[in-house]
Amino acid sequence: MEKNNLDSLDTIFQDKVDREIKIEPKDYMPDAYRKTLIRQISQHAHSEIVGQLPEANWVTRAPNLRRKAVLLAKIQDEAGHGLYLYSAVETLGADREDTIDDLHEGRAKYSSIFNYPTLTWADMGMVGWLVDGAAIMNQVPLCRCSYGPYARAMVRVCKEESFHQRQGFEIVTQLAQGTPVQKEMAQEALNRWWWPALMMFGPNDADSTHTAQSMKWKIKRHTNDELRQMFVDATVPQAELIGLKIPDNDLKFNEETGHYDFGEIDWDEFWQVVKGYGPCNTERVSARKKAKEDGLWVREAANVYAEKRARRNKKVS
Ligand code: FAQ
Repeated sequence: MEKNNLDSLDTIFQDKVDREIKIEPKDYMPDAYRKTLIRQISQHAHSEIVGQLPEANWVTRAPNLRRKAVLLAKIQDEAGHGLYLYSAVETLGADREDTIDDLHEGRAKYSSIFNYPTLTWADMGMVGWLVDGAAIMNQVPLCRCSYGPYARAMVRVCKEESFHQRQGFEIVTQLAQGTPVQKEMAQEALNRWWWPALMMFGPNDADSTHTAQSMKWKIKRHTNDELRQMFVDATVPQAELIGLKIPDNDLKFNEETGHYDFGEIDWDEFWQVVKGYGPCNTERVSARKKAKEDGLWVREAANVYAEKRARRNKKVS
């Protein structure tokens, strides 16, 4: 396409975005916008799918039937979120299998948080309270993302994530109000999960490659640091309410700003985990590769059956 035509299409596109008109799959969009969405949405999908693994570790060890049923339902919800998101990626012309290969070959990222182990039952509480809590903080604004299919998928995802957050907070509250050993278990889990939860929001704004452009395109509605601050402000009073201590000696309410000041994140740890050297990176990717290999016969059988049905239907008509 000629450059002048492209420039005017880009202007019309940005004008639509500025006027809060959703961009739909068949609408014109700049290549870089499409690429950014494919990157973010596929990585988001991978996070939902890989994110099932740390909780799956506790399904057979949940302390009672109710907890087990709730945990199973939550993990199934995460699978559903992954599937909506892979479908949203397909509306952009990407091939779902290619994006999954990117994950398995280490070309695509997924949230750093899922590379930490879940060592005790209290970790199930922390995943719900903190990890789903952080996910909601990030995803509620994505319901207003400029790309229609992503925004619509997020509405349902957020409803389910808020149930997840509450079930996690319920687990943590019960432990915190239980025996001294249970309270200690909750505190120890909070000590391990707090900082990785803050890392979920991504690098500081000054080091974020994509934020400025994604804000202009209204894919992102808040910067990484804004969302992180909102999460800290919302979560600290919850910890106080149940008598747990956030493991940050620099944490202090700032009367002037009306927000909590907090300590420096260990960015070396963050980048190590993102680059594949976290405690569970190898285990997580191996589990996903194995699942794909184990499911091959099901996919083959389903394809053969679909072909057989199509042939039969053709004969009948
Ligand atoms: N981990 O320039 P930015 C969930 C990468 S869902 C790993 O700031 P951007 C549900 C980033 O990709 C959780 N990598 O990037 C659940 C980029 O590298 P690239 C997932 C990270 O995209 C709960 C580079 O660093 N949620 O938890 C991380 O503007 C419980 C520079 O970063 C979403 O994916 C990280 N934490 O902002 C499931 C939400 N942070 O791609 C089971 C949608 C940054 O150029 C159990 N995504 N990087 O190679 C987003 O909102 C954004 O993509 C951000 C990053 C905010 C994650």
